[in-house]
Amino acid sequence: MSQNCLFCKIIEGSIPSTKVYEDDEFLAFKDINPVAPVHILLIPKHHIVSMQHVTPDDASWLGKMMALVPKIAAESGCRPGPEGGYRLVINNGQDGGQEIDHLHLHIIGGPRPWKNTA
Ligand code: DGP
Repeated sequence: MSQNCLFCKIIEGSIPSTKVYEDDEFLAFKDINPVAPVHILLIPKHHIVSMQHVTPDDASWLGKMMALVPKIAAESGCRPGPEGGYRLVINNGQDGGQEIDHLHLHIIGGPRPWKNTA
């Protein structure tokens, strides 16, 4: 838990969110400003700022997080098959357009048209 981190407050429940998945290590919730019909944020529950802070020691939980994506995407309304699918985006640092300093994976999908932003 990082004191001034918005996503840590969402994890602890002091800021509300619409949760779509939760386990001991990860939380997924709806983005407050969706850019597509499906826009989910998947985050680790421990505070880590961005991919810039990841080391080889993080491979295990990071792999687990990525492996949750298909289930969360499907259950959130991303369509299966080649005509369906979704985008995965991780913004890192100011040059990467990151606004919230707690590593998060955007899962963006649903029927187009929608713009490739996030
Ligand atoms: P990024 O630019 O990659 O740091 O994306 C941050 C995302 O977080 C952005 O798409 C909007 C979302 N967001 C910001 N504040 C809140 C909030 O209070 N609740 C939720 N659910 N999402 C938020």
